[in-house]
Amino acid sequence: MTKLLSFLSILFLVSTSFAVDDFDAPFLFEEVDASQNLGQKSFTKAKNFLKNDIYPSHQEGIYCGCTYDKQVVVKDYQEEKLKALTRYKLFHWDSEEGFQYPTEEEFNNKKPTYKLVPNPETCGFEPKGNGTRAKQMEWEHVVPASFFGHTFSEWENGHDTCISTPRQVRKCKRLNAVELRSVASEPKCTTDPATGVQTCVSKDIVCETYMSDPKPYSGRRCLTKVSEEYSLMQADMHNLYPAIGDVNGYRSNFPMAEIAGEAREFGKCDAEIKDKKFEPRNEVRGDIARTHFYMQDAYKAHMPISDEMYEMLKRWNDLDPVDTWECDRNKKIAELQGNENEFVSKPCEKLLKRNAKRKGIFQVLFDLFK
Ligand SMILES: [Ca+2]
Ligand SMILES: [Ca+2]
Repeated sequence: MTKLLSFLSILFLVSTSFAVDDFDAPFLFEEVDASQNLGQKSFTKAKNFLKNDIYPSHQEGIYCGCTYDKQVVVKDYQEEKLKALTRYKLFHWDSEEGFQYPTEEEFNNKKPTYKLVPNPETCGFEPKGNGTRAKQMEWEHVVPASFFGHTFSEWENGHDTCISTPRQVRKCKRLNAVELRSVASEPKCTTDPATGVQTCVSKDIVCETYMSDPKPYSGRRCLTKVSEEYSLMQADMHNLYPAIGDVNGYRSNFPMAEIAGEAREFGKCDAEIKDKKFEPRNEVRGDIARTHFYMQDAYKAHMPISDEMYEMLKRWNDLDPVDTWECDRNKKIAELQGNENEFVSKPCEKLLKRNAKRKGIFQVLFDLFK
């Protein structure tokens, strides 16, 4: 009887492990119950979490696969002090009176700031643009903010409360020798009765002072102010990845797509752009697909993914299954944001079980032959 029971239990274990092994079967989307980001409304804080808590163990950009370093921004005390003084004097008619600046010790004790610097040689990246964005990593919304932003009426139309409050503006500049209008050391002022702009001149400095008009604004700035749902979407870390600024800039808000041919615009980096579409490298297509599925499930009303795109993303999901980093990333984000991307969690459970089973088999073999 005991023998029969143990035989049955072995049979049960074997059949369970076959079920676990069914890893490559198409993923069942109906099983998924993805909750949304409820823990992190601030986009700035989200970026800091990613930079300081989530990515340090895997500093690699999504689109090119180049590694990057987190470097302390080094600033020279004398240089910074001189910059501050130059600005102060411009706004105070060349006077240094009242100028205050931290001591060198205070300056050096300030909390350091960090920048993320890509290592282009690690993936053969070459910049397309000539700006500074090729030298920095940025936090990229894989599902673009404008894609879901457009579904909120405030994106186009603004809101009653999205009006800048009038404030006093003071702009100063130094005149060159040709522009020089006055040599008086005391500022001489005139006010334009039509615009209300007061202009004061002394030696080579001219300052304009006026009240700004209340101006309505829309887009990201307005939505961040009035919509909690938009703020949560914008700060959702599951949708944020590090990318070289140059590639991020050219990707703009173009949708993900498959592009015929293998044109290369960023050196060896396998990211293509054509007809306002963007094609990422194979290794991250699944990551990108699962991010889209998550965003659509979590924020249904604001994710107008077309059927055609959805079909492509399903192919990408199968083509590039989860790996251990994608699983780790998901867990780490959940710790800080409060929810997992279930489109990653479910296949990760299977991956972990499969890995554990493989380990188990090796252990059995190891025990047999030792
Ligand atoms: Ca292609
Ligand atoms: Ca991948």
